[in-house]
This record gives sequence, structure tokens and C-alpha cells, in this order.
Amino acid sequence: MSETLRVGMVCYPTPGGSGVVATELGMSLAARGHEAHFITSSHPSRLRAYEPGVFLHKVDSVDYPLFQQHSPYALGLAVKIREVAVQHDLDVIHAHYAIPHAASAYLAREMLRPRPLRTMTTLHGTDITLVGALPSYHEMTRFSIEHSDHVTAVSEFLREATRREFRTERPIEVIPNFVDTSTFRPDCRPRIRERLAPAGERVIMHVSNFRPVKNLLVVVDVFAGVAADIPSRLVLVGDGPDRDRAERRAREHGVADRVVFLGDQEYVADLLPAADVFLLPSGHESFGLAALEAMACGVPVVGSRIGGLPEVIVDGETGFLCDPDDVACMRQLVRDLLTDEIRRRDMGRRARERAQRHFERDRIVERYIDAYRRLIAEESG
Ligand code: GMT
Repeated sequence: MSETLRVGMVCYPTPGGSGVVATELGMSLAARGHEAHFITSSHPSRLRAYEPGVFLHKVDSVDYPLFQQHSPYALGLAVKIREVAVQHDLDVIHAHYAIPHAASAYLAREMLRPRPLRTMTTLHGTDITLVGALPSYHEMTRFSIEHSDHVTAVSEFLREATRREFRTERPIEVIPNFVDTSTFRPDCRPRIRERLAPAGERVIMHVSNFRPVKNLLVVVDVFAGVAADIPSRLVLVGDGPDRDRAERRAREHGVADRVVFLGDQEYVADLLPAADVFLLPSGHESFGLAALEAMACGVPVVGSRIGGLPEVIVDGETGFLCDPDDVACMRQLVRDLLTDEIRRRDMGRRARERAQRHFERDRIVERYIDAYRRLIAEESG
């Protein structure tokens, strides 16, 4: 078996956890001497530096009047996967987020027969819990899972949710998400903190794609309660459909002058250490990569007791968990943390330790490499 792996990485290029995981994984593979071929509709947002061994292949989108705004991306992707697999002799195609990537990988594999191409699908979250479960996609999601050569999920919660929702007995390996703790670290640049909180206020931070599932209005509600008696700023990183509603909510609470909207930021590792507390009150969260990145920066997280978040945040030790809409609970816990600096720092230290011990990038990347090698061995065995 060749030592060098050639992996096709299919992911969404937009900012979002599944794309981040795919991108970091591909770059880590390349840094170990393997080849990572990104097959995406545009440049993945976290792909910053050049790494020898990383290749980009853009999926063509066909502009034809009959398609109106519905260019059949899944088909163009399948054709591109097939093409890249042949040209670069790919061993494995790794689809991140089932819809429609796992179906496209399946089509590419079938088009290539008898040449072998092993397919692996990583389930990330809403591909199972929201979108994939919709009647329009349910059967296709189930089919894609059943026909993928290997399936992984980013948390125990997601594995169980998949089994339940799709009534599948298919083995699903849990490989949790990871963080590079040498990039995400507690070193706060004073200049960044001073700009975010010029009068020395406490900083509460939230990073997401501002979709309804992230409960951004709850973030603002919690902050408004805290800001009533603790000089503080809310720093919101990201963008998305709930941004306007959040701005309006901040005005209604009379705290708009203390809420900073930074928009989408690529270098969140520079921002997170400037936070005193990270808030993540999501309604659904299969893992919560943003929480893990905050923890690696030594920032305690106050989040929801739902989905995979309890697998990341240890309640009372590395952060706190409340019900997703329990504003009073979160408000009290944030307030407690901001008024007890020794406890806050202690929790932050334990949060970082947990990130290092359980979710360190290098160890988790090895688990993916092991899964690729097992898949290839099955094929040749
Ligand atoms: O499902 C989504 O919201 C999209 C997805 C993404 O691409 O950002 O997020 C999911 O995958 C992340 C990476 O594995 C997880 O950390 C997020 O918890 C998960 N989001 C949800 O479950 C809502």
C-alpha cells in the first residue's frame, strides 16, 4: 500500500464548522506529506496559507436558462470528483456534510467502476438534525449513509441521532472535531482588547453564522441583563440572516452602543482570547466547534445543554450549560463569572486543558488517517 494518501476533500467553502474541519484536516494531511484535493464551489474560507500538497479543484456551475437559479451543483460535483479521482489517482473521497456531498461521492464512485474509489462521509449536524431530515431529502440522506463505504459523526449525540432518524444499523465511527491549540491559545493582544472594550469593560463574545438555530437574540437578551449592572461589551463575530433582528433587539434593550458587530472574520484565533466569556445558546448543536475554539483560548463557555455540547463543555468545570431559551439562567452564570475573576480564570484554564487533552488537532487527524488506511486496506484485501 502506498504510504502517501491522496484524499479528495468535498466541503462547503463558506464560513461554517464543517468547512473549517475539512480545511484544517486537508492542510494537516498535506503537512504530513499526503495530498489533499479540495473539490468545492469556491476557495474554502479557512484555507489561508499555501501548503505543498494542497490542491484546489473548482466545481463548474453551468448557467443555462432552463435551470433558472437552480444549477444542479450535485451533478457538477459528481463529475468533478470523478475527473479529479482519475487525474490524481485519488484513494479516498471524503464528503463533509451529507447533503448533497455524500450523494455526489456515491455517483462519482459508480461512474468510475470498475476503478475503485473509496467514499467516506462525515456527518456534521444539520445534515442530519434539520435539513437531511426534511421529507424532501430524507430518503436521499438515508441512501447516502447506507452506501458510503465509511461514515463518521462528530459526536456521540450525532451518531445516535442518525441511527434514530434514519433507522440505520450502519456502523458510524465517532471522530470528534479538533482544534489546533498552538494557534488557538490564550495570548490576548492588548491592542485588540483595548479596541473592543476601550474603557476596560468586560467582553462577552459570540461567533456564528447568525442563523436562527444559533439563538442570536438570546445572546443579546443575556447581554442586556448583564450590561445592566456590569460595564461590558458584546462582541458579535459573523454574519447571517438574524443580524438585523439582533441589531433591532439591542436597540430595544437600549444597549446598541455596547454591541460590536464585527462581521465575518477569518482570524477568530486573534479575537477569542480577548473574551472573558463566550456565549453559545444554540437550539441545535451537534458539536459546537466555536465553543471548542473559545475553550482552547482559555475562555469559559456558557452554552445550551443540547446535542453534542455536553460532550465538549463539562458543566460547572469548563463552562456552564442551561436550556437554550433560559435567558435568566445564562444571565446569572455570566454575571457570576464576570464578578469572580479567580473562578473565571480557573475555568478558562480547565477549558484549555480539556481542549488539549481531548480535542488536540494532531491526535484527531491521526484518527482520520487511520480510518482512510483501513478503508483502503478493505478494498485491496
Ligand atoms: O449544521 C450546520 O449548522 C452546519 C455545520 C457547518 O457547516 O457549520 O455545523 C455543524 O458542524 C460543525 C462542525 O462539525 C459543528 O461544530 C456544529 O455543531 C454543527 N452545527 C449544528 O449542529 C447546528
